[in-house]
Amino acid sequence: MTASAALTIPAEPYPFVFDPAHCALVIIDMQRDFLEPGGFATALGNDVGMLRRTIEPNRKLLAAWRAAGLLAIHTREGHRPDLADLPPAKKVRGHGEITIGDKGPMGRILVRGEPGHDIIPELYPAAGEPVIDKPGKGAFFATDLHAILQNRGISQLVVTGVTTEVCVNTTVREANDRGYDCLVLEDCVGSYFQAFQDAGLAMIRAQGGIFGWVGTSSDLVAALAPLAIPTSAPAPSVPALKGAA
Ligand code: TIU
Repeated sequence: MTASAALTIPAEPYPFVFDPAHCALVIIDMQRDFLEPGGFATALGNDVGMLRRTIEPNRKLLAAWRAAGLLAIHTREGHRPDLADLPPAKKVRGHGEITIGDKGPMGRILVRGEPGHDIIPELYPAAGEPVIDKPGKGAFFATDLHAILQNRGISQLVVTGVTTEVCVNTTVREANDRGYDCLVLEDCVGSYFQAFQDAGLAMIRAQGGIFGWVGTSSDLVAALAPLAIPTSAPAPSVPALKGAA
């Protein structure tokens, strides 16, 4: 099978058909600030444990996606160290004791270059994979994501990451309005609230897939298996040369 053959993945509200050569995996905000204690999530009063179930399925999916030679893109929510791009309304929202830009256990919260802002080690970007630093919830707002996707001829997205109802939903809605098909993988997206996880996915697939499709990573990983590029070619069998030293 070549990378240009269409694949069909079971999904709701109906199967997702995509051409891997024109499809990118977009992993949203799998950052330490959202998935490890002491970051932005904790400052907002959330239990990071709710999100950690997404790490292993994302890791397996990313490995299969890379093995197939397809485009993976990572996003990070965060702000300039001088906070010049941080809207005052976002800074004070929630009335937390520590807010964006303040010092926490993993460095300044949601500030670019700080340990907590970076992507968790399990899903760390590989060389050559674009990383989109975004100041907002949506990955298209004030970023070059759309240009990168257009330049690569991408028209369909597989979207994973956190959180389902905030940055994943916002990104899927932005993508939908820009003409992209989005498949969201329910085991690879997470919320601090089960009700928002359920509602966030329901809103995507409702009304005939008003914003996109919802599927599971195991179906996608299985469909990608035939595309895997062998990492080392089998050693050619060279007949022994008579008289060679
Ligand atoms: N990445 C993302 O979803 N940012 C958030 O602030 N999410 C919350 O659920 N708070």
